[in-house]
Amino acid sequence: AEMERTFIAIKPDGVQRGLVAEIISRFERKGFKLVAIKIVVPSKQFAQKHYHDLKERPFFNGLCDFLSSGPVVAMVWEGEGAITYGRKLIGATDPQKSEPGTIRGDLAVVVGRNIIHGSDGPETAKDEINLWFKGEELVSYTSNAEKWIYG
Ligand code: DAT
Ligand code: MG
Repeated sequence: AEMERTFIAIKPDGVQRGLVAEIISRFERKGFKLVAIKIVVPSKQFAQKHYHDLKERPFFNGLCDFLSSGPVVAMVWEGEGAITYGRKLIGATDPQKSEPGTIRGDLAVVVGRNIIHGSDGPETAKDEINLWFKGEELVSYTSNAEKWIYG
């Protein structure tokens, strides 16, 4: 797997439910590296940009209202295979179908309140990181644990 960066966001339900540390720790313990993080209340227009691929879907308006309804913790995580494996840590879109052990499987119940977003591929990861972060907000550093994680 290639070293890559993925955009991960804890949605307003995850923040309000006090799940920020729980979610961060799952990515951290896996061995991924946190390279950007901030808390923001996105505007509705910003939410529409983030979810532009879904604009024809019946739930689009409610989804954008929800994402802009409160603070979101926006992050970039880096590691080998971080995009695909990040999606595995998150679990299926509908928490009714997410496996136990995944973030949505363990911590959410319905699709409209599934607490977390993760990029679904290299192109969307790039676009989402650029939408949510300025270049200087991404921090490059060597983690002391890297040699123990990757050998
Ligand atoms: P994911 O967040 O797993 O990438 P997605 O990109 O298909 O899923 O959809 C984005 C979000 O939209 C999803 O996290 C929750 C909401 N959503 C998806 N399908 C839905 C549905 N059938 N009804 C209501 N909300 C839905
Ligand atoms: Mg998606």
